[in-house]
Amino acid sequence: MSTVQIFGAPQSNFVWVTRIVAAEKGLQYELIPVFPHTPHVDAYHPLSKIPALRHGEVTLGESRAICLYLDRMFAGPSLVPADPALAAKTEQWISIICTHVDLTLMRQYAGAYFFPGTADGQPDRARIDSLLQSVEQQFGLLNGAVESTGYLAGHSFTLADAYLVPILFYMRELPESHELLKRSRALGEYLDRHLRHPSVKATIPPPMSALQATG
Ligand SMILES: N[C@@H](CCC(=O)N[C@@H](CS)C(=O)NCC(=O)O)C(=O)O
Repeated sequence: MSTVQIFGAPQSNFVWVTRIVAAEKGLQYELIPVFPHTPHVDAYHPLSKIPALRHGEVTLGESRAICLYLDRMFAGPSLVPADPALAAKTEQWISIICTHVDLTLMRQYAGAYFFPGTADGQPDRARIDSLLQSVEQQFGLLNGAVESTGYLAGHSFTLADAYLVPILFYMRELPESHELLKRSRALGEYLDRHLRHPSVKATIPPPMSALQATG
C-alpha cells in the first residue's frame, strides 16, 4: 500500500503530535516539511493548515483527524485508552488544549516571539506583557491537572499528553514561561519525564530558528 505522507513543518506543535502517534505505531512515513497555504496543504486541508496527510486516496487535515486515522488504520499501541471514561477524559484534555491552551500559549504568546510581525522583527513586547496573566492562569490549570498522577488522563501516556508536551517544550524556550515552568513543579517534572518518552524523544523537531529553511 502507499506510503503515508505527513505535510507540515516539524516545528509545528500540531504536526509533532501526528508524528508522535506515527512513532507509537512504528510507522514508516514521509514527512514533507511545508508551510500552511502552500499547494499540497491547499489541496488536502480545507483551511490549508498544517498538518495534512495523504495515504493513497485518503487525504485529511486537522491533527485529531489524522491521529484517529493513523490509530485505526495501523496496528500497534494506541494512545487513546480502551476504557470509555479514560478515553473521554483524554478527549476532554485534547479539546481544552486545542481550543484554549494552544490559543493562549502558542498562537498568542509564542507567536509574539516567533512570528511577531513587528517592523524590526523583535518580539512584540506590548503583546507579550498583555498576555502574561492568561499564560500564568494556564500554567496553574495544567500544573493542577498533572499533579496527582503525572499524566493528563489516568496513569499512562495518552494522546492528551502527546498534545501538551510539544507546547510545553516551546514554553521552556521563552523567558516568562520558562520561569513559570520552574515554579510549576509538577508541570516541569512532567515535561522532563515525557520528553524522555520514546515516541516523543524520537520526534523532537529542529529549532524554530531553522523554520525558514523548510517549506
Ligand atoms: N486545529 C488544527 C490547528 C492546526 C494549526 O493551527 N496549524 C498551524 C501551524 S501550527 C497553521 O497551519 N497555521 C496557519 C493558519 O492558521 O492559517 C489542528 O489540530 O491540526
